[in-house]
Amino acid sequence: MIKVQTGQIVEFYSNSCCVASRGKEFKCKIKGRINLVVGDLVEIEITDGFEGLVTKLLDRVTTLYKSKEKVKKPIAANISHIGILVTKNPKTNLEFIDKWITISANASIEPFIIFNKIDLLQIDEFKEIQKVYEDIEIKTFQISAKYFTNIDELKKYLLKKTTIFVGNSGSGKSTLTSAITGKKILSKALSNNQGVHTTSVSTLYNIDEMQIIDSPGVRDIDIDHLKPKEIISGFPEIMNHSLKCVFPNCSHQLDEGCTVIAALKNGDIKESRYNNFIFLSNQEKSR
Ligand SMILES: Nc1nc2c(ncn2[C@@H]2O[C@H](COP(=O)(O)OP(=O)(O)O)[C@@H](O)[C@H]2O)c(=O)[nH]1
Ligand SMILES: [Mg+2]
Ligand SMILES: [Zn+2]
Repeated sequence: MIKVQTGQIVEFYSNSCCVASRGKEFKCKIKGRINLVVGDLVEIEITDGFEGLVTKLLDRVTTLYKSKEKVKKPIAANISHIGILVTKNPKTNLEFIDKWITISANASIEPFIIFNKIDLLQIDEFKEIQKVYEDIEIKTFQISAKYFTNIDELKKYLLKKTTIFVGNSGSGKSTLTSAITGKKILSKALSNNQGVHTTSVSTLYNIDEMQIIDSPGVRDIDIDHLKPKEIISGFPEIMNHSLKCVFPNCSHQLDEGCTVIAALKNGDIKESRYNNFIFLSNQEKSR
């Protein structure tokens, strides 16, 4: 009799994957043309002690997409939280943060911010930016991944969650993942039909009642599949004010009858948030 059980994709290669199920990991082939990503819940048929065949994809709770020429492509599934790493060096621009908040909002994933490398700072240089995001109810942490500062507090927050860390190259994603998982994160060598080459794959780490997804796919994520209506959902404070604009098709760029501009002037909407909203909206239109 064939044994069928459910599991979760913890690593995905071009035509095979690794599935965690009931405390074991199975190297699996994929039946037919099922499109799978790391984090997917699946049904597998056990063909051997540690080998199986993925026969069915179960419903995704959330899907993180990247877009290429407006066509969206899934890169990870069932993520509950996106941790946005912010550093002074390399400098993270606020547009990066707001873009990820917008992506999260549209994927029903909870974003939060991790200010990293605080050991390099003399004073609380993140104070102002932190306030901007706490004002819109985004959770923030100040840490040093290298020296384990506030890592316990962050780990507590990550319990029972499936999180992906995003940040510029050099912001400390690997250092943080190591600090949390206690594992050294290396790029893995893997082989495919074209021969053996070194690249990194998407991996889901199951540790201490939390899941961390490490995906190279998020490096150059674009949001050109999002419509204007979807972009504004990354800016809830702007959306709230926009409901009261006099003209229903208000661009929020001209003074007349615009409650968004009024809120910007009195400080209810922060300048950087407004500027990034206009920037991302116009970027969308110019395509
Ligand atoms: N001083 C300091 N350096 C850090 C911290 N976190 C990461 N780094 C350093 O920043 C560099 C880039 O880190 P890495 O984890 O490779 O960044 P990634 O490209 O986002 O994966 C490495 O030299 C790390 O040692 C931190 O909290 N403090
Ligand atoms: Mg890295
Ligand atoms: Zn307006």
